Order: sequence, then C-alpha cells, then structure tokens
Amino acid sequence: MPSTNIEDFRLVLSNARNILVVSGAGLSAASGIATFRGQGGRWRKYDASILATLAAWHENQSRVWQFFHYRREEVRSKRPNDGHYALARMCIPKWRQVVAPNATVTHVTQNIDGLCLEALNELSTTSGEQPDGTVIEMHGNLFDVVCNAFDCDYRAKNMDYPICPALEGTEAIVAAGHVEPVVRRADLPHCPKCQQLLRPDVVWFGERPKQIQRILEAADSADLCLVVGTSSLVQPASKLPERVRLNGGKIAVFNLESNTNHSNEADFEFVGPCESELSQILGL
Ligand code: BV8
Ligand code: ZN
Repeated sequence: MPSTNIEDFRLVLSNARNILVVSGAGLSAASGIATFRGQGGRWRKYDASILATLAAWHENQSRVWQFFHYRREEVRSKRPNDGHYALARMCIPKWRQVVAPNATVTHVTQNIDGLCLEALNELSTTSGEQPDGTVIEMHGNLFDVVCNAFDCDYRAKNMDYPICPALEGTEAIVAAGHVEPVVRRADLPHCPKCQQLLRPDVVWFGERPKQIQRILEAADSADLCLVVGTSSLVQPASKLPERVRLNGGKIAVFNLESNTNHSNEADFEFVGPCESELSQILGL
C-alpha cells in the first residue's frame, strides 16, 4: 500500500541522486487542455487516438491536418499552471538544491502542448539561472513541423496562424453543421526546402518516441520516479516507472484519481490535482 506521508517522501527526495519525472495530460488539465480520458479523447466525431496514427495520415491528410490545426489553435492561448512551474523549479538549481540537493532531474513529458518547456524557459529567464534539469517532449510538440519526404531533413518550429490559409476556419465550418471540408493536398502546409508536404512533428502510435535511448538511460539511472497526471496506458512511457522500480528506485504517483496503473507498485501516492499538490508536496 503506497505511503501518503509527505515527510517520508521529502526525505527520499532529499537523498535522491537521479530523478525521472514522467508527466501526462493531467498536468495540463488545469491549463484548460482536455485530457485524452476526458473530452480531449474525441474530436468532431473521431477518436483522437485513431487520428494520431500513420494510417490516418496516409488515408486522409486533410483531416489529420485539420485535427492538428484545431489543437494548435486550442493550445496557442493556453498558459502553464502551477504544476508545470513546480516541475520547472525542479530543473533550476536555486530551487532544486533546496529539496533535492544532490539530484539530476530529467522530466519526460508525453504532452505535446509545449507548456513544460514554456514554464522552464520562463522561470530560467525570470530567475536568471540556467536550468540544470532536462525536459524531453517524448511525443513531440504541436508547433513543430517536419518534412514528409524521406529524403529531406527539413524540420522547424512553426507558430504561424493559420499554418496555411486553407486550414483557417475549418473548425467553424464543421461546428456550423456543414460537411467536413476537404483541403486539397496542394493547399496543405508544404516544405519550403523541397516543396513536399509537411506533417506535424509529433509521435503517432506505432512511431518511435523521441530521444528514447536518452530516456531509457535516464530511467536506468534513476533512484526516484515521479509519475504526474498520466493514466499510464501508453507505452513506452507507461513502462518507465517500472524500469526505475526494477533497478531499486522508488515511485511517487501524483494523480487526481487513486489506483492508476502504477498505484499498486508505488512507494508513495498523492491523490489530488497536481496543479496544487505538486508544489506543496515537493516543498517548492
Ligand atoms: C512505440 C502524440 C515502438 C500524438 C501520443 C498494440 C498495437 C499497436 C501499438 C501498441 C499496441 N500495444 C502497445 C502499443 C504501443 C503503443 C501504445 O502504447 N498503444 C496503447 C494505446 C496500448 N505505443 C506506441 O505506438 C508508441 N511507440 O511503442 O514505438 C518503440 C518503442 C520504444 C522504442 C522504439 C520503438 C508511441 C505512442 C505515442 C502516441 N502519441 N501523443 C497526439 O497527441 O496526437 S499518445 C497521447 O496519449 C499522449 O501523448 C499520451 O501519451 C497519451 C494520453 O495519455 P495521458 O497523458 O496519460 O492522458 P490521459 O488522458 O490518458 O490520462 C490523464 C491522467 O491525468 C488520468 O490518470 C487522470 O486521472 C489524470 N488527471 C486529470 N486531471 C488531473 C490529473 N492528475 C493530476 N491532476 C489533475 N488536475
Ligand atoms: Zn522537404
């Protein structure tokens, strides 16, 4: 049975040498971004996870780009919440040294909203301190694009609104009850380098997560894993805490609900909204 004792947790935290944080959609819920288990799991009449696949992309690039255009614009105005800032403080020496003086911190997020990095960059700027922890967006970022051509290396951050004129207003057309528009391939985003189609630079189901070797190394050297706001259903992210435990490390779960996939094997479980729980329990 996991402990809920904050003092015991903070003692483990203060002795930790390498901390792995694995976060999911629950971390961004308080920022107004729906979780996949919530209504974020559906878009128009589609199951979001079906659209986040290579098969969907090959079958209907117009629909997949409309989906990602919608999510880009959903996320664009969203801001980090206190949960993001608490984890960002774990990556900046002046705060981390207070609670985990001897620890390296690697924060692997499944989220593609960019809010973990935004919070870290913001705190680094305002504190004037360079982070000594790392944030890895293992499933990519909504505002990154990559060329669809196998022989072109173009990839870039693209904050354009809209990412291409033809996608603007597609959501409103469907919301008004009209048939889903078909955006011609020629009018979808194209690579400035080779003129082939661009795709969102996110990791779809069946695709290799980003920086997976680095992530596995961080898991193998971790003696503490914080599992924050994730249903732990998607691999390989969901297998990382177990990897830490098998190496003798400890697991602390932070989730709105109890009995998530890792609760029974967790050493600590803190049930509640991470946007308020995290900073309070971390002592940051
Ligand atoms: C891979 C980007 C090989 C895109 C995402 C059978 C057939 C085919 C494949 C598989 C299969 N079995 C397993 C697989 C592998 C597959 C997989 O796991 N499928 C699942 C469905 C079974 N995985 C893959 O394909 C991965 N690739 O395995 O490649 C490989 C592996 C290693 C090395 C080399 C090669 C790629 C998976 C990536 C998919 N892309 N996102 C996009 O978003 O469009 S996944 C997407 O869904 C998210 O990124 C995230 O990972 C996942 C959603 O999960 P959560 O983040 O946990 O969100 P969820 O809503 O589920 O839960 C929210 C939680 O928060 C809840 O617990 C809730 O209680 C809590 N919460 C809510 N509010 C709060 C809160 N907690 C605290 N505070 C709150 N306020
Ligand atoms: Zn190209």
